[in-house]
Amino acid sequence: MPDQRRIAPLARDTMAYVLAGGRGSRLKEMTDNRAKPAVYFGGKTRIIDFALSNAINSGIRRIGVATQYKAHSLIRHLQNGWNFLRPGRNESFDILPASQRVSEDQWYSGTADAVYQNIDIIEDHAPRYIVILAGDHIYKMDYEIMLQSHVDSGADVTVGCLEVPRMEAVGFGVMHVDESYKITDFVEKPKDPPAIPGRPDTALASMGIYVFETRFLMDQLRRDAADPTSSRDFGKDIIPHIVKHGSAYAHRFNKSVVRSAYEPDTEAYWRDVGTIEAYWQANIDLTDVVPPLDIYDRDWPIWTYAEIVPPAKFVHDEDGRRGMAISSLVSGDCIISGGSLNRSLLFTGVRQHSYSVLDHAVVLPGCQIGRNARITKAVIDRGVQIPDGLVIGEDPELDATRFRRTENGICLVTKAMIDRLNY
Ligand code: ADQ
Ligand code: ADP
Repeated sequence: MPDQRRIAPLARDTMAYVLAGGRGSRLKEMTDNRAKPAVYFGGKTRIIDFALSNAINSGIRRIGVATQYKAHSLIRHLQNGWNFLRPGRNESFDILPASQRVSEDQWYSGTADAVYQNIDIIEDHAPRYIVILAGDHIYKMDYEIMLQSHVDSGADVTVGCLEVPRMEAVGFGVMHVDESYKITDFVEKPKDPPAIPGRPDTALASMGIYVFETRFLMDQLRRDAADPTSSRDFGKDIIPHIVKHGSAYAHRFNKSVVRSAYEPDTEAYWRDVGTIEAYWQANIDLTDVVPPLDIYDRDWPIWTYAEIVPPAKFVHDEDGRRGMAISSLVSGDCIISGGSLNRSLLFTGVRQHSYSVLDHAVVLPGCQIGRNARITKAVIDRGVQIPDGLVIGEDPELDATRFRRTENGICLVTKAMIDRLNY
């Protein structure tokens, strides 16, 4: 008998369930008004577009997104850009805000609860497999390969994993595996992360993505919901329970990372961008001659919602100089009139005025950079109007009183901070 699985990709019988409710509090004021998955990244996209694009590019056509914290801008983005999946073609796209669907006094508590409360909707779609994703990581991954490894091993759950420096693993689920990659031990956010045997500086970390057979997951969620001691979280409760009482396998991200011919053949690219520094760095990395992440890869496009806007425009200043960009990304509807930028990334609709200079700056949509302003190593939040002559990134002490300045001297600048300057 022919193997059915080779005829229909597993992805077509799979629902991607994206957890997009977390605030991402380490991004500070960047997530005051939007959830982390809705934060802009890479010039045109938002963070959640990476997980959603991976799902679509892997062949998955049923998607649910659970939202909770400050979801307005996220939901607007999803409705504008991702609502193209059609029920009539056996596709679906569900936005699932926390809405007290199961009990009257409860929003989503942990991540498992954000799935449990929508069990009826998932069962209605009846996908054979479900892949649980986080909406807040930057990476390119083919989930079909992970699904295949889940089916091949016969595991109850397959957990995506990668190697991280041991001390960074304090923020992750950390596991031990045997030679067949069966998980023998799993601890969520250990204070002293266990190393990979023989490699004292490296730990095997969970990416927070899981493949289950839907029926099995539903049983686990019901069991967990009946346990009053559970915090209803995948990393804290569901995964450790299966490791102990069932069979959990790890899937190495390296096996299903999608690389373009331009990406250097180094370690697989996966970033949490959960802090201002990591966020700034990952955006600035895109200005490298050969960046570790290729966002121009036509074989693995990152989809998004974007308005149709006019092209970027460069105009020289009154002296006939400048109005130029070097090693930078400039999005549509930007006008660089007599300013210059180096190693910087401008999102859509930025206006940079005469004699201003940007260096290692990440400027979100709709900002205005005033005349003679100088900005070094900063993230400028959406719609900020930088006053004429303002200097950012040259005086650490002054910056620390005015902006959110990180240990390594990256400044985050928001509208409220500029208002407080009383320019
Ligand atoms: P964390 O990332 O710390 O660890 P968590 O804060 O629970 O886990 O967030 C996981 C995802 O769920 C995020 O995308 C977040 O936005 C979302 N989320 C959080 N609370 C939610 C809620 N109530 N409703 C909807 N969505 C919600 C997890 C695992 C670790 C693993 C890391 C990898 O627990 O084991 O190592 O992810 O980043
Ligand atoms: P400056 O950058 O010198 O402070 P402006 O903001 O007035 O001054 O912009 C200067 C130049 O930018 C204009 O002369 C024009 O070429 C271009 N520009 C500004 N707005 C637009 C627009 N809406 N359409 C096309 N070009 C524009």
